[in-house]
Amino acid sequence: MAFELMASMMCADFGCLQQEVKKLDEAGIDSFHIDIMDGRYVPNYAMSLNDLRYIARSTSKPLDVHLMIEHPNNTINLFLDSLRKGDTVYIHPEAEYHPSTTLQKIIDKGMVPGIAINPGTSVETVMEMLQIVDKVLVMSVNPGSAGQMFMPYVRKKYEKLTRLREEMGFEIYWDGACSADKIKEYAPMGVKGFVLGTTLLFGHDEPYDEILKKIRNLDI
Ligand code: S6P
Ligand code: MG
Repeated sequence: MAFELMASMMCADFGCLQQEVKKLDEAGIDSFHIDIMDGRYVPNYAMSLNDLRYIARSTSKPLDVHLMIEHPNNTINLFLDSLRKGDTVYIHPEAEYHPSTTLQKIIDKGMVPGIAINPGTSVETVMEMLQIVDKVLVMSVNPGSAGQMFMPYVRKKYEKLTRLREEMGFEIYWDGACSADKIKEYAPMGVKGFVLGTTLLFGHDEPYDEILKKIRNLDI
């Protein structure tokens, strides 16, 4: 079964970021997931604009930019101007007064528009936006940090979204505590891609290409 794998770069070793990007690139990662935080929308600072620009220069693979910032409309052009057409940009709808305006800016610049939905955010509150976006990033943990526990109640949201996916025209992506078991369970349900962090990809005593090969060869 075909599914996409994204590397959550906030979990990479920043002491040798260029090599990390190269190794992941060669190992066959599909895209690089960049978690941008402002210390206000979430109580953390992960990556910022310069990290994004550095990774964009280091690979020709697509970027998957997850903006965990308040009012992204104020600064969205800084990010969009640093990206290539076809890269994805996710905003959190509750961080914005007029999320559809911000999504339109993403579309107008030729990027793929997405929304990220927190565990505590219901599908019903983002229903209108499902018609605008191409991707929905479902948070399986609270946004802000890596290495957290999966929240089991999020399963219902995945189920709801898989029922709306075709009619509304979007794809579903997974972010947070992604394990091999979860890929085996959720890829057949229709989840198109998975963000890999500390649970499966980073900080393990195994090369990235071996890990990715094992995931691609899962019996699904
Ligand atoms: C969390 C962030 C995520 C994590 C990633 C970590 O705010 O959006 O992208 O970095 O999911 O994965 P893991 O396996 O450490 O939970
Ligand atoms: Mg993320």
